[in-house]
Amino acid sequence: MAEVEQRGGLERVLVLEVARVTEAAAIGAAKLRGRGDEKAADKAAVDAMRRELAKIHIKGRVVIGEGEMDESPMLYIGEEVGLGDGPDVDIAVDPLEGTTICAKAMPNALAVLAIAERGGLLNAPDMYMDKIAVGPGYPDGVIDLDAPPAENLARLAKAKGAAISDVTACILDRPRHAELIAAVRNAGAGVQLIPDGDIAGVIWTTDPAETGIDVYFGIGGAPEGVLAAAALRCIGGQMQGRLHPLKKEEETRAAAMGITDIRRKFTMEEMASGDVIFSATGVTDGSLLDGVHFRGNFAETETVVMRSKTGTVRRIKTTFRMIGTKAWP
Ligand code: VTB
Repeated sequence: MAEVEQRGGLERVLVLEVARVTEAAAIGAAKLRGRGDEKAADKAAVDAMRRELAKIHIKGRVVIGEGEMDESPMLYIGEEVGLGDGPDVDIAVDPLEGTTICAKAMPNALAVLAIAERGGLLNAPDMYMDKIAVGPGYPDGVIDLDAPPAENLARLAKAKGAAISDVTACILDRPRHAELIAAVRNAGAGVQLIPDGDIAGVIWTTDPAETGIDVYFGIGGAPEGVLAAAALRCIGGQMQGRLHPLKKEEETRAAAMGITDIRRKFTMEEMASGDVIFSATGVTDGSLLDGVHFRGNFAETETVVMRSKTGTVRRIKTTFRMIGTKAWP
């Protein structure tokens, strides 16, 4: 820890290292695109991610992973990863964000990872989180999880210098969001519904001119919330999240992980603090990233990797040789 702080954050070389990790996970999952087998695709991503993490000079601890130790043999919460000879870091992984979309070969499946100085990532249990997010360039507090959608939209439109009818919200297409979707439409804004993949949904808010999305609303996975917050910390923007337990047992689990006030509203900085590196590689083609393209023995990937300390956002196109051989399983 002290070593990391002295150098003022994470070592920059880790940017490339984490990009390698999501590249490998994306290639693993991409081989199983469209097979209708979510578990197999997820496992391929997890295996590849773990294999690559094991090669990095870090003393890593998984804080957001594939589940509790008894639920998941790999990349479980608390698992130590890396060579063990580098800085103490916390890691959040979603080896295959959008298992269903990958299994159906639909757009926007990603392999995602964030790495932070020890203690920098909220240890969020695997349950729902209510989220709201906007991209950079708006005054602080322009959105608030506790305000009605119409109020958030009005404030956002004003800050954007536009009418509410020029604002589009991204929301997961779920029955639980029926009221929210109606409220957004009644306020005059548009809604882009997504089948899965709300990390991308949050990231889209950072470039409305390109994506057409200004704000993300709704209830999705808490682990995905922390990963999205890590991404926004790097690009800029505002986000808030609050756990949304469905059962008493989930509250107990949250408390055991250190979240004793279940009603607490977390800011982006409280979900991802200090120096953070975020990497995502496309699995299927999407509007954020191209998916993996196989050409003979070659595979091409596209990755976005960014770091909060510098705000640098890199897009990396990589060509891998000898895919499907011993050199590259
Ligand atoms: C979202 C989305 C994920 O889970 O968090 C969603 O980002 C929420 O859960 O890709 P429900 O599916 O239960 O609504 C995923 O869709 C992954 O399952």
